[in-house]
Amino acid sequence: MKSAVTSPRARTAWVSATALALVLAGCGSSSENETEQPRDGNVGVQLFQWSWEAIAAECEAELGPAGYSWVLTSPPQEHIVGDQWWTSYQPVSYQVESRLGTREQFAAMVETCDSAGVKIIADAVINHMTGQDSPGVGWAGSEYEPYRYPGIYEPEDFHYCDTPDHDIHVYSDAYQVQFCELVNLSDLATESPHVREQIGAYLDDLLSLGVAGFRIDAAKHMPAEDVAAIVGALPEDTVIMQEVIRSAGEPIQPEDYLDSGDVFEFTWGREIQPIVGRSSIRMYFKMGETSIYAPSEQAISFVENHDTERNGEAFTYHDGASYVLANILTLAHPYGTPVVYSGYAFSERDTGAITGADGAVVDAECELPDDPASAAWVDGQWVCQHRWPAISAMVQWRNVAGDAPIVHEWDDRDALAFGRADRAFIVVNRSDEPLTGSWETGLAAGSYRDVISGATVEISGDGTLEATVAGGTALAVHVGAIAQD
Ligand code: ARE
Ligand code: CA
Repeated sequence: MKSAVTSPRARTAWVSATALALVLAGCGSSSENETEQPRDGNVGVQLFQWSWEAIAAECEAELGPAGYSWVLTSPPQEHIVGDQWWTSYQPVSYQVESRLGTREQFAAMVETCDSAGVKIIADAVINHMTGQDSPGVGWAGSEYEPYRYPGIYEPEDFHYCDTPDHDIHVYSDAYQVQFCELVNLSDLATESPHVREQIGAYLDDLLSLGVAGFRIDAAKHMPAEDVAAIVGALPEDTVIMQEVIRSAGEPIQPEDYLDSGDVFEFTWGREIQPIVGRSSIRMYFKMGETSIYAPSEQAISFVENHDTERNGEAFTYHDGASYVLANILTLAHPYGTPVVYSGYAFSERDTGAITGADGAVVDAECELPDDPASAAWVDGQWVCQHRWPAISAMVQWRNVAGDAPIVHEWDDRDALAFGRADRAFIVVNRSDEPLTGSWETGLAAGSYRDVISGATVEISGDGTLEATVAGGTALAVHVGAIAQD
């Protein structure tokens, strides 16, 4: 196995210097060069339970132009039948047929998104099959029974661990975590050559449809060497993002998986919350540096995902200005490869997206209220966080900032500010009161657009910005949004 440092598989370094040069060169060619954004940043969006047709349309209409680089889809394989969203996480076969769309629609989505400059990362559920205790028929018509998936897996292809119900009971026991059943889900014997072959064939099939890579669901529940063997058989440039939830005191940690690729860093969402809230705001500048963070170049950073949106652990669309600030701060920080979450409104944890008469998920549509952060969302409505003006503006800000280091760090009790070399500058005000100040930015003099409020702000000859930032918001400027006079 190659080391994490030399393996391209282990990196998500998608920021292209050429792309950035193009933006910068765009300055001065028009009265305002906002349309000239880098085509190739590293920000992704998790379009939770979006259908393939809806994702394709979104890539063209919104994601490409807004500067998103990749989409994380929900699992594309055949699943059990049922209304809950989590039916997606109970595979019945590896046919690319689900209530999110057909194989043809999936292939068409990848092509459309690729043309829009947006890569597709598919959620790969490979640790287990269903958690069903009686026989059934999957979404695409495949018959199954407990521990038997005809033509794919037979009973000898599963683990039967030594807890009475075969379930995981304690996460402090590495054997249970990897060889017992996660919430009753039939646990594949991922050490077996046959199982590895079946999983490999499925992943190869998705690659043949053009995906750039995979989220490896429940990677923690497979021994690191099994994951390494499975992804090691894939082409070297396959992007791998592993779900290994970091929890203190557990024997299995994200670091064990870095040889196979990147990891979702759960520490990020946990630490961004108190920074927006009540703890010392200057801790922001230390984020990503302690031992409970995977190295930046192998970490996916996020405010929330579909699990933490439901378990009370993260800020969600219910949290208004704090939620927006958490997203702004995540996108502004150089750490990691950020993924914005975008889902639908719900009151019950299990409720799935709205389906039509045929049981398929109805295509998502974004109808954004004037102030999405304070809107009253109706259950089932698509929240479309990736389109919220402040979030989408910060995607462009990050793309322009690229890999430029933090400069001109400043903080006060409830506010902070910093630049990213001479490319971008931001002031964040978490208090309810407006903040008036003067900051050294490192930016060239000129009229810039505050991409959060839309107002024009001036940076003087010595690079100073004097401004008032409203309570609970931010002021953000970058060299891709210069008003020429
Ligand atoms: C559903 C029902 C269950 C039922 C099962 C089988 O809820 O009651 O037994 O079906 O019929 C999702 C849903 C589950 C759902 C499952 C299958 O969340 O509710 O079960 O799909 O349909 C752990 C894992 C981590 C996992 C989280 C949820 O380590 O991998 O639990 N996350 C992924 C996905 C989930 C998905 C699955 C895995 C399964 O993102 O959406 O489940 O494919 C500590 C530990 C963590 C642990 C966490 C919660 O923090 O450190 O490792 O996460 O506790 O237990
Ligand atoms: Ca397992």
